[in-house]
Amino acid sequence: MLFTNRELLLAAKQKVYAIGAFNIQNLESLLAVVEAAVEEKSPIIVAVTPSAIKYGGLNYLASMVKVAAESSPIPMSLHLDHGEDIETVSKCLEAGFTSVMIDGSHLPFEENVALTKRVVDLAHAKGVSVEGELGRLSGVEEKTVEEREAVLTDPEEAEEFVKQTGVDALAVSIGTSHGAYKFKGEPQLDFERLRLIREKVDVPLVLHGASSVPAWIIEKASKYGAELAGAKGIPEEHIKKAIALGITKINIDTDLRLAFTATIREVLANSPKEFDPRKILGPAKEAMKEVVKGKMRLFGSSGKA
Ligand code: TD4
Ligand code: CA
Ligand code: ZN
Repeated sequence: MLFTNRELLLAAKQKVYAIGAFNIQNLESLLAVVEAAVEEKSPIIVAVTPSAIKYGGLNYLASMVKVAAESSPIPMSLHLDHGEDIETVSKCLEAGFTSVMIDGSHLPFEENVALTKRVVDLAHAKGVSVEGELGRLSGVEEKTVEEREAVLTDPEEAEEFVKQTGVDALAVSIGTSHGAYKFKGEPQLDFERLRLIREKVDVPLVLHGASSVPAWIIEKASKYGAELAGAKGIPEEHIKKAIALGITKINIDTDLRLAFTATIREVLANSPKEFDPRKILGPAKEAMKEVVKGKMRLFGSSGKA
């Protein structure tokens, strides 16, 4: 069944675990996250970005997720990740999404509030929950104190943002970034800032850019020809700490992409005679599924469905 993120995340907040928001863009990635959720008995947030919609088609993707929700015994939501404008949000609401993110984090505070508030009004009228974002996701290494303050989420602004917009969840910036190259040196997150935000903000908090870029996947991909020198993610211990400090939704995409494509490379290299897509994408889906199951155990969502 499809639930809103609000319903899923309030349960997680109460029991101090986090729910993974896993990005999908095709049948294989959807099967990977749903099968993992069923096997782990975990709730899941199925996340779709505007560029995934461009790739897979809004109605194809939404219909597949609805079929998955109807036929799987786990709580699930269909979530727009990094929605950029009212038009995209409206189309997703029409297509039956149960949660939308509006990312106005690149805008000045007042404009971010205004855009987010409009989305809240539209979505709440349909009983759909909304995630807003305050602070920009960008590495903070080699930045001055002033530069850090400019990109990381300010706790007092966060309080004001939630009050003025009525969002159901807030994505914060504490030093993570999207993709496979998050840090040049030691991974660093601003946990003290997260603690201060938690004190000021009562809605569930969201961590984007949370992939760990596991060494074993990088090694496997590299063994079969990938060029990924310098790839680095968020250590699992940091993720656990972030959950203890109040993060209840964790976005994962990069680790899934890495697991999937590393396995495609492996199969193609080891089976040069193979040309049945199912024999190539099937093992890739299985590898992605194992990564998702690992996240569910790490986040504490296993057994919570
Ligand atoms: O929100 N996300 C996923 C972002 C997906 C990238 O967008 P496109 O579909 O447009 O390429 C995350 O926060 C994922 O973080 P991660 O650490 O996995 O990169
Ligand atoms: Ca953003
Ligand atoms: Zn993100």
